[in-house]
Amino acid sequence: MAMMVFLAALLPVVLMNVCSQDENDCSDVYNSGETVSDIYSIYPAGDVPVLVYCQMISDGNDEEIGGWTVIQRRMDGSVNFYRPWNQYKRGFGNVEGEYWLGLENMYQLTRKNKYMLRVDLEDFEGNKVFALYSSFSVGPEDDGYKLQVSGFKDGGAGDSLTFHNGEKFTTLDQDHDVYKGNCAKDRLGAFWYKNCIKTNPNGVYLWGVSSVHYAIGNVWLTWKNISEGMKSISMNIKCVS
Ligand SMILES: [Ca+2]
Repeated sequence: MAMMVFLAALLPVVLMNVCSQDENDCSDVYNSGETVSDIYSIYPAGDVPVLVYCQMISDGNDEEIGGWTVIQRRMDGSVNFYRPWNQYKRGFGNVEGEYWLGLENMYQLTRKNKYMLRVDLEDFEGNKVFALYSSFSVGPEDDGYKLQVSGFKDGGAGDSLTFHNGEKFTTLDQDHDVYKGNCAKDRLGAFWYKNCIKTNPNGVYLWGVSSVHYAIGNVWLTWKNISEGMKSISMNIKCVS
């Protein structure tokens, strides 16, 4: 009897602490009472602050509600995403618009807690779809920042990312893909390429359909064909409690 009382008292504390680690990510910012989507400082490695856009969702189902950390975002073609390894490692761009949070930050965030991933897509006709993954993590640099993604749930986009599961990251100057050439150079981006793509979120911003350029755009092949770039694409992660 005494043990049961003890467990009952302990359980809520344990559950509450699964994700929360002192402003580590946008979930913690949200849980601290900041429920407006905006730019906030987070601490992926616990010490150095990193500015990030937090997508805050206050209504909907339990899966959606909370603070989503935007790790990648394209929306207007204002930032060049064809960059070398050290920039993909550290992050680049404009946190108010298009940016890449950085592979090291993604690794630091996802090594401690379990994360889900939501990829939001919009075409130039204003159609919006998404793809949800119940598990997302990025490995350490000495293993090529390997992608782990699973648990697909369709929001109309189809699954273009599970194809890339288990792949290391490739940039124009560091080829870790299984293709004989360098996919980053062929697809003018940087990603967890295989041989090479079902999606290319960091490819060229095409402004819609290009009949000239083949397979270099920010494409998502289970929704649109290989010559049609997205108007917007963002990758958002949230701690799973
Ligand atoms: Ca290769």
